[in-house]
Amino acid sequence: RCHLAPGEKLKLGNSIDASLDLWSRGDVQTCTDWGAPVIWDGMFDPDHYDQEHRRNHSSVSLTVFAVGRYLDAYLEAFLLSAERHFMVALPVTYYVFTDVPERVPNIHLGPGRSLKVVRVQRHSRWQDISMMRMRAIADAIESQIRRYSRYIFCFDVDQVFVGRFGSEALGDSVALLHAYYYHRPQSLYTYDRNPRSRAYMETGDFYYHAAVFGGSWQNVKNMTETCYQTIMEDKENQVEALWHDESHLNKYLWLHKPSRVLSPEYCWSSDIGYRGDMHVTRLLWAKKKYDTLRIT
Ligand code: 2GW
Ligand code: MN
Repeated sequence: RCHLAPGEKLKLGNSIDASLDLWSRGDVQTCTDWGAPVIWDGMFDPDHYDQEHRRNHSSVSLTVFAVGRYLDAYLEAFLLSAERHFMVALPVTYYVFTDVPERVPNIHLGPGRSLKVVRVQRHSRWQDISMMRMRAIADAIESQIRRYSRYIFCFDVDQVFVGRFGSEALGDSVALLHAYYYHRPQSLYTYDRNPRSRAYMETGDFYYHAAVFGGSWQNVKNMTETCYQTIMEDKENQVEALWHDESHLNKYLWLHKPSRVLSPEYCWSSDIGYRGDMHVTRLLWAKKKYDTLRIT
């Protein structure tokens, strides 16, 4: 276990982090058993992080899927808010994956920021739309992203940035604590419990949310390729994990520990009431429009 007094500094090996300070907080877990920081507001100096990443020429790609009706429902608000809050100090390339490229809104982008559209096919089952993101991300990393960006973040589209989501979130392999489970006992985590699925797990570290994950392009390529493989093995065995790609991602992250963990500030739900440990929100779940969007 990682025991730190409030205000004590976390020690990190990674070259960029070694020159940056992260201070522990007294009211939340700021470090995992394996020594990865858990990033909460108040632990870091945002400007210092941005300067150090600029000095290192860090660049970031963001992937987001907007297939079918999700494009009109969510994409514009997602992108406009990302322009205001996502990695504002660094070069960013958005990769929008869609089956309707002509409907991608024309957003005015800031300097150093660009957007590429990748055409994907539309799977008829929504579970497949969600799961097949893994394959499409891995392919895009291999064919394009690896040449332009050191880091990648992969997002659900049904969310909006409302505060800084900055370079403090960058790391070799980055996972997000699910807002509903971070304070709950492990017995309530919704891991896949079917031994016939490759996503099956009895115990784990945390319950991670698949709405946000990232890391170096090398690690995200391995993460998405491995999840795609285990998803396809399940298909051959005619099983589907409880929470689809999220179950497979949780299994992967149990076997390959993330080097950096994001607090639920980085993907919060307004349906959760007041919580004293949440000093800021950075990304919010958009309202679900199940009635109109999930008719299949
Ligand atoms: C998804 C569900 C039902 C009907 C449509 C879709 C759908 C999803 C779609 O029509 N078009 C589309 O582009 N998507 C993409 O898949 C979009 O980027 C969306 O954010 C993502 C995941 O679907 P979502 O956001 O409706 O699912 P959540 O918020 O319940 O997501 C969690 O669980 C999923 C697996 O069931 C994923 O792991 C996701 O990453 C989790 O946040
Ligand atoms: Mn979502």
